Amino acid sequence: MTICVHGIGYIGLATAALFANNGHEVVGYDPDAEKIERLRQRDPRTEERELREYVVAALDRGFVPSDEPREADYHLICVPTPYDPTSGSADLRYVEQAGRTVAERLRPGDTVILESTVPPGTTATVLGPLLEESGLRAGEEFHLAHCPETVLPGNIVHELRHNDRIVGGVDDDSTEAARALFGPVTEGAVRRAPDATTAEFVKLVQNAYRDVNIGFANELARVARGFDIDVRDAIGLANYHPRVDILRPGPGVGGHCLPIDPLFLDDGPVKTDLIAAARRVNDGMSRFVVELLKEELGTLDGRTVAVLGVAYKGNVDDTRNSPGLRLLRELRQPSTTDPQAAITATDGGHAVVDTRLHDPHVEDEDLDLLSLEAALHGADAAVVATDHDEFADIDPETARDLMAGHLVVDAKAVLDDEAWADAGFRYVRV
Ligand code: SAJ
Repeated sequence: MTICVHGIGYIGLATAALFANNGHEVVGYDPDAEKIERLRQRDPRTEERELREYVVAALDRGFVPSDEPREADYHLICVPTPYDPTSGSADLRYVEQAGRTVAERLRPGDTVILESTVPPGTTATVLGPLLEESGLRAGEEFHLAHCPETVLPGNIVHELRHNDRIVGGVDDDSTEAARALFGPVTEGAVRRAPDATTAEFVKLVQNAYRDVNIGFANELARVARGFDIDVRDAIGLANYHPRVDILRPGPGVGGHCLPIDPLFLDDGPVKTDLIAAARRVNDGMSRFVVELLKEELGTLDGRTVAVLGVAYKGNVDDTRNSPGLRLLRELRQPSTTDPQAAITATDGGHAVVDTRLHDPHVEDEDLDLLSLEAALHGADAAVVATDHDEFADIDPETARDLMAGHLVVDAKAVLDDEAWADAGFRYVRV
C-alpha cells in the first residue's frame, strides 16, 4: 500500500515507521521543514532509544520524510488537537488543515484514517465535509474512519505493535478498510466499533478512566493525611482485594492526554460531573503539596524549595502540563493566571518562596534548570515531583550536607524513606 502520514510528531513518526517497517511505501508529511531535514539526516530527536532505532530502520527501508504531501491509498492524520481554554473545547485547526490538504489529493477508493484524539463526532461531521470538498462522497467514493492511537510515551514502539486497536468508520466498508490496514501490523486485536463517533468516544473514555482513578487516589491522599495515615500503605492493602485496583497518588496529573482528553467529553450537550470533579482534584494536588510544605516548614516566607522533576512523568523529557511546573507556579505566584509568566518569573519580584529546579531529562532555556547540587544547596526543603529513575539514587547524606533544612517531600514515592530518615531528614510522602 502507499501511505501518507500527515503530521509526524511522536505518534505520526512512530506510525509511519510501523508501516514502513512492515513493507509499505510510506511518506511522512509535516510542514515543519526543519523536522523533515533532521529526519533526512536520520536524527529523530526523541529520548526513546527504541523509537529512534525503529525510525532509523524505517528510513533504511525507504520511509520518506517530506515537506510536501503526496497522493496515497491511505492517508493517516496524526496532527495535534490542543485544548482551547477560551472556547472550552478542542482546537481542531490542524485536523481541518490536514482535511483540506488530503481533499486536494483524494482519489476514488482511497481511505482516510484520523488518529488524533478528538471530541466525538469530529471524523463524521468536521473532517468528512472537508474531505468531500474534493467532490467525492465519504463512505461511497472514499473510505473514512477513526482509529485512535493508544501508545504510552516511554514505551511507544512496544505498545504501537502490541496494543489492541479500535477502528470505527463512517460506514462498514470504511471500518473494514481501516481494519485491513492495521490488522497485519498489529499483534493485538483490531476491534470494530459500531461507527467513527464511538471509536472517538472510547479513546476519551480510556484516558478519562485513568484520570478519574488517579483522582480517586489523590483524594484518598488528602483524606488520609487528616488521619495521619500513609495513603500508599493503605492503597497497597486495599488493592489486595480481587476487585479493587487503585492507581498511585502524586503531585498532579500531567502530559497532553490525561489532563486534556476528559475535557473533550464536555463538547456534547451533556456535561461531565464525576470526571470534571476528578480533574479538579488532580489539578488541586499542587496546592496540596504547597499546604503540606507550609505545615511542615511553619511558613513559606523566605524559604527555599528545590523542586526535583519538571517532566510530566518519569524518564521522559516532556514538560507539558507538568505537575512540577504547576507546583512551581503555586510557590512563586500563587494567584497568577498566566502560567508561562509565572514559570519564567525568576526575578523574585512577586515570589513568596525562592525556588530551584532540577531535572536530568529536560532541556529548556526558559526554565533556569540547575544541577542537582546547585538546586539542593541551601534549600530548606526538597520536593520530588517526577519519578525519574535517577532520583532513587540521590544520596541522602550528600543532600543533607548541601541543604539548609532537612525536609523532603516525596510526592512520587521514589526515595528510600528509611535511608532519608536515617540521614536526619523529615521524610513525608504523598
Ligand atoms: N500518574 C499518576 N498516578 C498513576 C499513574 C500516572 O499520578 O498511578 C500521572 C503521571 O505521573 C503523569 C500522568 O498521570 O503525570 C499521565 O501519565 P500516564 O503514564 O498515566 O499517561 P500518559 O499521559 O503518558 O499516556 C496516556 C495513556 N493512556 C492510558 O493509559 C489510558 C496512553 O496509553 C495514551 O496513548 C496516551 O495517554 C495518549 O496519547 O492519549
